[in-house]
Amino acid sequence: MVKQKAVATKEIMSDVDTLERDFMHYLRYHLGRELTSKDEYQLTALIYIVRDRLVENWKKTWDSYQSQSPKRGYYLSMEFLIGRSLRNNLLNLGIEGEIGEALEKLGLELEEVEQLEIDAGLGNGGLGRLAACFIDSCATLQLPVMGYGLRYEYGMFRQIIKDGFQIEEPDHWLGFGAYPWELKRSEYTRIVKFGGYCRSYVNPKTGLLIVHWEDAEEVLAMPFDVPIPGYKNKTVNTLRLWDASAAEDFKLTEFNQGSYFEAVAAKNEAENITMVLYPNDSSESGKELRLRQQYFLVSASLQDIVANWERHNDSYDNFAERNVFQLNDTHPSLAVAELMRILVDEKRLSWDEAWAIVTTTMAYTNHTLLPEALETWPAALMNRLLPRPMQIIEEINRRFLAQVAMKWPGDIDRQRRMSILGGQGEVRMAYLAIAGSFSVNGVAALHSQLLKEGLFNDFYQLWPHKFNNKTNGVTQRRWMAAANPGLRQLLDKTIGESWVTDLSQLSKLEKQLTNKAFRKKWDDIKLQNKQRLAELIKREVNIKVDPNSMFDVQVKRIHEYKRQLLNALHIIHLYNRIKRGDTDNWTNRVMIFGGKAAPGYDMAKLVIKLINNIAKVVNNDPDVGDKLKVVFIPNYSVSSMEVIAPGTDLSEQISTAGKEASGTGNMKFMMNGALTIGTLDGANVEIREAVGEENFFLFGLTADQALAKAGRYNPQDYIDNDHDLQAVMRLLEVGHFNQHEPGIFNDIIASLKTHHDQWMVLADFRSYVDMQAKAADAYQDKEHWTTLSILNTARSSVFSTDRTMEQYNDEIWKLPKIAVK
Ligand code: T68
Repeated sequence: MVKQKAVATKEIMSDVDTLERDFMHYLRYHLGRELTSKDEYQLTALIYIVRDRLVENWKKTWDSYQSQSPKRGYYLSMEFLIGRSLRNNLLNLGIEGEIGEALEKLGLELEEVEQLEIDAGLGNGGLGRLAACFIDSCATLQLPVMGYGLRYEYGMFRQIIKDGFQIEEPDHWLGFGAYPWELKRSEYTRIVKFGGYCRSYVNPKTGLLIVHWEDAEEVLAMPFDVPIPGYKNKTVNTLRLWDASAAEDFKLTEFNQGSYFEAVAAKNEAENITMVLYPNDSSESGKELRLRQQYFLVSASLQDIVANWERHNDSYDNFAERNVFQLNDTHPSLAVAELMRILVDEKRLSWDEAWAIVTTTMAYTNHTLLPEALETWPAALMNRLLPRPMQIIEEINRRFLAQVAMKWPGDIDRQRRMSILGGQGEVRMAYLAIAGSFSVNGVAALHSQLLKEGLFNDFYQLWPHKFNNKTNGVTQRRWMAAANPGLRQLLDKTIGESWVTDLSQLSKLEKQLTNKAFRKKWDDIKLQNKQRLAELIKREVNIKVDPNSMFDVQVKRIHEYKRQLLNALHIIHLYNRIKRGDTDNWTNRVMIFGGKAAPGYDMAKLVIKLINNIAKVVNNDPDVGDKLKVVFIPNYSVSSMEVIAPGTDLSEQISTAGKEASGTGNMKFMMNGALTIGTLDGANVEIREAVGEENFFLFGLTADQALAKAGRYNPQDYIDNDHDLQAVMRLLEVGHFNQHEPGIFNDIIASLKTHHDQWMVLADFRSYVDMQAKAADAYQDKEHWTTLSILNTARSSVFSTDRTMEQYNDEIWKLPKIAVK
């Protein structure tokens, strides 16, 4: 005991010599390799020495939480899109310089080694990346928040572009080994049940009904913990990712001949659960495996939290005051039913006691305005796979509808509309989440407003106090300090280093607007970052682009509502202008795209093909030259965005107003000094407010106007009244971009010309093209553009997730900040 204490107090050193020695120790003795071996081993050794330096504070953080028992928050999410971690962790530990030097002494370069790290791509896009930014900010703010997710063996698919088409390849990010940052925690293994049936008993002593969930298949949930360090503050929070394996493994060791093969087969089925991340595809709706994933996450996490609770408490009296759960969309909304099950069936609380706990600890975040994207599950599937949680949902609904009936007597239509169990035999997960939560938030001001007026209006009328807004953000540590080292250096020198944890410091940049030397540096940094992006483009698609051109960028998931098509139409218009010699005062542009389409989303995949075909025609036309280049960067990811955002001049945020919940890419661009061309949608509204109306390229219908137009939209009117649009449509219709592939874009043409085009692409064509012309002119006025670029960064501070997390905490979670000594 005494001896252990003496060892524990000896802190691990991070001077250059110790780091060098530790690195060689891992390389030689742990990995059995030499400096001359493949570079991957150097990366692994490097990660191990960095992880060592996190472990001590990780334990201290954990101990502080256990001993002080503060109220704790849990972020439940099917996705954590982390990307790489090395640079970020070095930054937060404050040992980038020492590590760099240590490697240099060994003849290695940190900048090269870090490129070898494979992205942890455990998410689709905005929702998953948001979760990663949130846990980063929570650690920096010293909030006792733990993330719970799944350790998918295959993350988001790798996108290859072949002949202009998207091809999906598996993302085997774990390689043949493990994730070097993680720690396996077998001692916290949980068991999750599926299938079987429910049997009710009357407890002879109390006369109360007891339900047993029997004959279920059991799957083991094995936790892997990933350290999430705060910025130079000793806090290291935990992201706990569950891996599924067969409970039959245990049984296998004592197998009897009869069931050996069945046991091995069942093992496979169990392990399938965390095999692959679903790529947010309409074709996955109703897929049993996805439902299994959701319940697996929720059940393992809640059991874990409850077990930890019982280590320090002997009743549930204070549970609600000490715990809060944030549900990242409806994907973990089964938590409402699962916590009820645990409290009622296992802990023997009454229904009312349990419901009081659930409805004061659960909070739900919505991320979409598209009604078709609201999640539902067939009740029949739920009954078969999750018989007991489904019974509980039915009881929740019975009591809930009684409440609706009391509020609106005789309003049967409203009861039908609001029922958690829909008329098609489906379970409406958003309604379950709203009924079971004390807080329901949207992710930008406009989005939260539209939720109240539209999608969830009935619920808003019933429970106005539940509804609130939490505008998204991004972490400046990854998206500025790590991704843009040039900018970081300039900021540190000009306004000091405190912006890294207090982004409001950026407003001090406005004093520099007239400082010639500062402006020169600003321009130099942007140019360097554009060169870096140009190199990426050369490497990835072998196209040479001129860094003096305007870099005009749209990177995000490919979806009709995001309107990559509108951007493509504008490019065709620019091409037409060049071809007809209408190029006075021309601004050279590089149009850059990136993003993945869901594998079953044919229209989105066709848009990728169209962009690539346009690129081929434009890039090979000698009349066009450097006036216009079109690039589709394959396999858009967190680490490619780290190069793209700093190298961008113009950020494209052009979704149909009223469709994009928030957007977060828009914020990354703004922080890195890009200007925005955009509609009044999602967080664009707040970006424009922050930077100033006159400094934002606004175009297009408002959400109200788009809504009013629905049903009366006639795209032909726009074509008839616009020569430029006629010329663009003509090129598409004569097959100019698909000379050897006749007819392949017919579906796109039809979608643009139908009255039913929900995204109203042609309605916004004219105002978009006009505003693009203004942006091009603005770019020619270099001095003015630099001013606008500085202003964008200077006024971006409200989009830090540090602010977002403070608001979640002040208004929803109410957690104390815990300093780790
Ligand atoms: C995004 N949603 C919103 N969903 O589209 C974006 N969906 O406006 C917002 O900024 C962001 O969330 C963060 O709030 C998504 O990214 C998904 O990825 C997704 C995944 C699976 C199922 C449904």
